[in-house]
Amino acid sequence: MQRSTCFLITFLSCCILAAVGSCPKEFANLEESTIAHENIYTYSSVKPPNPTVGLLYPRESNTREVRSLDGIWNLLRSNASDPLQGIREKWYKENLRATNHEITLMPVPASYNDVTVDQRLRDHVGTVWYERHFFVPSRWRKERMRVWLRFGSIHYEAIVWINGQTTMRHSFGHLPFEVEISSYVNYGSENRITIMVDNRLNNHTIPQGQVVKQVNDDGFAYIQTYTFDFFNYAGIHRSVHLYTTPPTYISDVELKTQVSRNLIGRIDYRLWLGNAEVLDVKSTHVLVKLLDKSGNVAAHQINRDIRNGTLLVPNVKPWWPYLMNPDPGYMYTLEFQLIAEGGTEAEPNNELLDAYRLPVGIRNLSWNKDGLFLNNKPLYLRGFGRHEDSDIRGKGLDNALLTRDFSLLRWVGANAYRTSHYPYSEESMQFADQHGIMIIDECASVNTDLFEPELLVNHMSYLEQLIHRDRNHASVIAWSIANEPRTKKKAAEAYFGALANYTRGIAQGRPLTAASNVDKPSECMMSQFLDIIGFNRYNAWYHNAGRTDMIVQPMYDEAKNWRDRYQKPVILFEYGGDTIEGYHTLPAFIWSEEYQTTLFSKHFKAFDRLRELKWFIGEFVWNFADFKTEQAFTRVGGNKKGVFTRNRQPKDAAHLLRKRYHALAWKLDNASLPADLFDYIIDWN
Ligand code: BDP
Repeated sequence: MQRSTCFLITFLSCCILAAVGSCPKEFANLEESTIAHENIYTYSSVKPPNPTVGLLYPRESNTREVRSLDGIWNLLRSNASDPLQGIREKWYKENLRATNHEITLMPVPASYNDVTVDQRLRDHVGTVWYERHFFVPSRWRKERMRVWLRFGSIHYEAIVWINGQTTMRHSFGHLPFEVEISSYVNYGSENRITIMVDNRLNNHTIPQGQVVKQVNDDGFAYIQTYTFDFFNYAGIHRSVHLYTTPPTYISDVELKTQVSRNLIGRIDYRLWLGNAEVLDVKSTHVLVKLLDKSGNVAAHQINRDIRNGTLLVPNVKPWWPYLMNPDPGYMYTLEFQLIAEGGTEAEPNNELLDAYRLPVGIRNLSWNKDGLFLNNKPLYLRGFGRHEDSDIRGKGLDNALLTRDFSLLRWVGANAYRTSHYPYSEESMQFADQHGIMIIDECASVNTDLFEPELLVNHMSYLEQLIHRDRNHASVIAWSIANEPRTKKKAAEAYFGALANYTRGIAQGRPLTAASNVDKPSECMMSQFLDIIGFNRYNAWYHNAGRTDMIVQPMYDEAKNWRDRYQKPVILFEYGGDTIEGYHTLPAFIWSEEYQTTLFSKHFKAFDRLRELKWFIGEFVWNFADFKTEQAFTRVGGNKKGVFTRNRQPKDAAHLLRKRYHALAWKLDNASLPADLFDYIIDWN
C-alpha cells in the first residue's frame, strides 16, 4: 500500500478513535515521535549476531532417523488480558487438561486462527499453549543416539518445554530452530512437549506492530495493530521433527558452486562437526560422493581435511531456470560420510560415524551495474510477489497446496518469485530448486517505520538466520532486506547503511535488494546501499485509479529515474490491481476482470520499452493469488490482486499473463511455446 494511503488510514483511525475518546496512546506517541522527533542513531554500538550453526534439514540416512510430530495437538488459548498466566501457574508442569481450561484440538502444521469457528481464537492477541505426547524408543539410548527437536517455524515467539523442563526459546516467525533434547527425554516411555506461542508484535519485532488497549462493549480489549497488508496468522506453521544423530555428527554444511565455460563444475564445501573433540583427526576422513539424478557417481573424493574441500565435476549438468534450458532445475545429491579409520593397512576396519546427503544444483551467479547473470547468461525475471496463505490453514505448510502452486507457476511460464514478505517454507525452497524457479529471498521486515538499535539487532539476526537457512539453494538469486520501509525518513539512512554493510559480509555470493515505494528515487534513504534496485508501483490503482491510459509513460519514466539515480539494475517488484473473480464489465471498470487484464497489458508495453535498455531486469505481478488481510474497509474478503483466486483457479488475467511469460521465454531464451497457448480461431492463411 502506498505510504501516503497507510498514513492517511492511520491518521483517520486515530482521529475517529480520538473523537470517541479512546485514541490509543501508543499510536499517538508513534505519530509524534516519527513525525516530530525522529531520533537518528549511529548504530556503531550494535554488535552483529553470532553465526548460526546447525539446523540442517532433517533427512534420514544410514546413521540418522527422522520422525514427524505433525498431527493433532492440544491447544489452550490464554486469557488475552493476561498472557503470562500460564507461566505464573506453570502450565508446562502437567498435562494442559489438568489446568481445567478449555482445550481445542489443533492440527500442526497450521495457523490456529481459521481452523475453528471461534472468533476469539481467530483474532487472539497474546499467548496460546500447544501440547502433545510422543514416544522415544529405548533403542536410541542403547545406540547412543542424540535426539533433536526441530521446528520449521512458529509465529512469533516460542518457549518449549519437554516433560516440564524449559529447553529453548526462539523469536521470529518463518524460520527454523532446534534443540538437542537427549537429556530431557524419557527413553522407552512417553514424553510431553509443551509450547507457549506469543503472536504479539512491537516496535522491535520483525515485522513491527503495536498492541493497544481499547475500550469495547465488555470493558476493554487488546488489539494488535500493524500496517502490513496480510493477516497476522500465528501458531505452529511448519512441520515439527524429532530426529537423531550419532554422538559425533555432521552439524552443518555450507556449499558454493561454480561452472566453468568448459563445463567443469566445482563445489566448495565446508563442514561443521559436533563433538569433534573426541576425534583422532589423523585417522578420520570424509568420503564425498556426488550422485547424478539417476544415482550414478558423478564425482567423489576422500578428504583428510574433515572441514573443507573442493569437488570437481567433469561434464557437469548445470542448474538452469525454468524455460532457459530443456532440463531446468537439475539437482545432484551430495553425500558426506564421516569415517573413522581402524584396523590395519592389510585389514582395515573403518567405522561410519555419520552420513548426511543433501540436494545441490551447480551454477554460477554474478551481477554488475547492468544486470544479473546465471551461468553467464543475462537474466530477465518474470514472476510474482506471493504469500503463504490459504483457506483454513492460513500460513500452515500444506504439500498439496505447494504442489499446486508450482504447477501453476510452470503453467503460467513464470521463472521467479519474491518471498514477499517473509521467508517461505524450506519445502518450498526445495521445490524451487527442483523446478528451476528463481527466488528473491525476503526477510520479514515490512513497512518498518521506527528505526532504532534494538530493531537493527533483530533485523541483522533475522537476515543471518535466513541466509544461513537458504545459502545452499541454487534457486536463491538475491536477498531482499526489506519491503517498503519508510525510507523517506532521514533515520533510515544510517539504519540501512549499517544493515546492508553487515548483510553484504554474509551474503554468500548473492546481491542485496529490497522493495522501495517512495515517490521519487532521490528521496529513498535505502536504495544507495543495494546491488539491485527494486520498487513497487500501482499505476492505475493507488495512483490514478481507473486510468489505464496513465500507465505506460509513468512506468517507463519512473524506472528510468531509478536507473539514472543509482546506475544499478532495476526490477519492478509489485504492480497490479484488485479484481473480483467473475465480475465483468465492458468497457473495463476498476475491480473487474477486464480492468486487471487491461492494466497488465499496458504494463507489458512499458516493460518492453524498458527491456530494450538492458538494465531493466524483471517484472513481478502483485500477487500470485488472493490472500487474507486484517479486516478493513479497503479490503473485500482480503486482498484481491491475485492472478489466481485464493483456491488457486485462474482469473482472466492469468491467461494473458501466461501468453506474456511464455512469449518472453520464447523470445529471450528460445523456449518452445506450449501447444495450448493460443486457442484456434481461424485458418489465417
Ligand atoms: C504494497 C505492499 C503489499 C500490499 C500491496 C497492496 O508491499 O504488501 O499487499 O501494496 O496494497 O505496497 O495490494
